[in-house]
Amino acid sequence: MEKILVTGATGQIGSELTMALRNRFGAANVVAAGHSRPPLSHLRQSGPYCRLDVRDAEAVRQLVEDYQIDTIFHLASLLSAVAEEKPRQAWDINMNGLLNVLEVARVHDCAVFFPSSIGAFGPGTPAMDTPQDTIQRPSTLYGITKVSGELLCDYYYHHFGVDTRGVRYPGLISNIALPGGGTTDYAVDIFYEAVKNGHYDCFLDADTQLDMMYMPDAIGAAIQLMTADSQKLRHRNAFNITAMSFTPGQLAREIQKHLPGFTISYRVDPVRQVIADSWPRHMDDSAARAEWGWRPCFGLPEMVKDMLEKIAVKLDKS
Ligand code: AKB
Repeated sequence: MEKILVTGATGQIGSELTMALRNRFGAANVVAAGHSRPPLSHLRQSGPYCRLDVRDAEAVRQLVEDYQIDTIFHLASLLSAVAEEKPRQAWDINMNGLLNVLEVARVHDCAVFFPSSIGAFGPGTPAMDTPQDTIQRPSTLYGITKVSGELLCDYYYHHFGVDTRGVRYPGLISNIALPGGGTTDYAVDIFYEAVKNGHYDCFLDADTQLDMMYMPDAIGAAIQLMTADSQKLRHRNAFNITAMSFTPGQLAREIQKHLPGFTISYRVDPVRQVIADSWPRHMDDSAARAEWGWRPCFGLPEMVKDMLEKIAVKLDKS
């Protein structure tokens, strides 16, 4: 990994992954490419930044050639709830964007990281201890693009030798960039509302249990997988990984340990509730642990403490 391109660099994962990669591999060696959101100032100022629509194959090719890229972290994608609202656009961005990246990787011999998701599973998948290899029949357009993406990455690996690797991320929680249009976004919104107003009106019901992860672990996983010994990877696209599993009710109780006056109410959004109900409650991530040493650092109590401290500083409420 010497010259790196991050697509979707202005998004929830990309904003932090780009900075972590710049710290580790040198700022000039990590090109951030974003499309719809304006980049955070530190992202634009700390290294190369380009505007890129991943649906434009020629633009992707040009960027890879101009910067002599050898590794692509392809994060550009629409999330689950917004993909249900705009299914054709989601297909176009999530699938044609990935195909453009894989094609340029094939021609220019780049390694590719592709983030799949718990969304790649569906109502027929075992919800508890969801196995690494199991039924994948998602009921969302987002999930369909994630399963198809996993298969396409496998295809490029087996047929063209492209070094594709990926993880199935659970809901991601971060205090830097906000998520946009996901089903698990409540687990980020709740912290801002708790610190600002002491109350949160949750769009999933109190008992909806989902896998989750704090962003430092998500970033660590992407880098660790891409630097892992290729010979040891049996699954590649894509590894189940998780760090904690909780319901909105449990998260609220953990927040109340720090902010005793915090209250939560529930106004369920039927679209996002149906999506959440079709996803695993807790994935088995033993393949990732065995094949490349995956271990999360943050559980629920550590994540909540850190989020509340960071959001309080961000909102100037400390
Ligand atoms: C979403 O909610 O769409 C994402 C995901 C779990 O992939 N956070």
